[in-house]
Amino acid sequence: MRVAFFGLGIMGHAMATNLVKAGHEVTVWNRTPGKLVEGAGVAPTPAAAAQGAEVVWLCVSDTAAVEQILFGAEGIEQAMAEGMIIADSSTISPSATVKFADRAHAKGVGYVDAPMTGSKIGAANGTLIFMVGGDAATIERLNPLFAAMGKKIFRMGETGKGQATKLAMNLQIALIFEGFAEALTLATKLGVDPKQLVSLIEATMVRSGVVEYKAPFVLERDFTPNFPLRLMHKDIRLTLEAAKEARVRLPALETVEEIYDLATEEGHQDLDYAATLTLLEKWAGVQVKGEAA
Ligand code: NA7
Repeated sequence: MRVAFFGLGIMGHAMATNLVKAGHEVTVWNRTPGKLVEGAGVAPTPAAAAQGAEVVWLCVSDTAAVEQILFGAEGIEQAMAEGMIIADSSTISPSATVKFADRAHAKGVGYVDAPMTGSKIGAANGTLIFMVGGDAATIERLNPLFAAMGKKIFRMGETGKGQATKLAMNLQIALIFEGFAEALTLATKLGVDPKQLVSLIEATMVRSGVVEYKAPFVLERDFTPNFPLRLMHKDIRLTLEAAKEARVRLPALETVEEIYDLATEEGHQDLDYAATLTLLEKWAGVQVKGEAA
């Protein structure tokens, strides 16, 4: 398929690379010039990249970035043509997604929100899991592209429901990790070996995919970003906004947001979100370490 891909960050670069590998004709655009994908063409503006594309796929930071690329100066809107499909893998506001989709539909363009999970490794291996919102027939047309980048897709409902699901998923990741980080901090302060604690967690019902994935990095004190803290912080804010719109209270997430605010004030925004642990450590006056760290 002829695909225009927007956003060559940690996730987008790997996703566009997998589209090329699967034989699709890909043109890329990135805000900061110079990021390239081997085997893909590169365009100077979003409109130029989208010209003649069957599908345009976005994977950028936030709601404002998606709006800018779609509807800003030299945006995709100028190249929208009947039958084109927009797929958005960025994590953004569900209500803004519905508005963007309405504007696209008015031009005969399909719109699918397709945020994903699987982190940097899943993007590189083509094993992402997509949670998708949109019309079933439109989603079906995207199947060859989903297959190139991921291992499974879940259709969660109409447009916007993919984003709503993603927020509900990341809410859990943020809270599960916070629970793990608080447990490690307390146990360490009370004299328990954190490596032993992790072994116990893995042998009991307390285990979780989040802990399984993060524990080795934490025990090695490797906070290089798989999922940058600034993006989890953004997702927490999006989740609290969506909750406010829907008149839902999320007291635990509100508390965790404060930890992300403080971690950002400390300058940790470009580290992995696991670096929120370092605040708990500072307050407790301990450092969580595996033997190797
Ligand atoms: P990264 O690695 O931070 O990459 C973000 C990308 O978004 C990168 O290509 C940025 O371009 C681009 N970006 C950011 N702001 C803008 C604006 N205003 N206009 C155009 N492009 C922009 O994020 P990930 O790849 O880890 O994640 C991407 C999304 O998936 C995000 O929503 C996550 O929550 C899930 P740059 O190179 O900085 O010019």
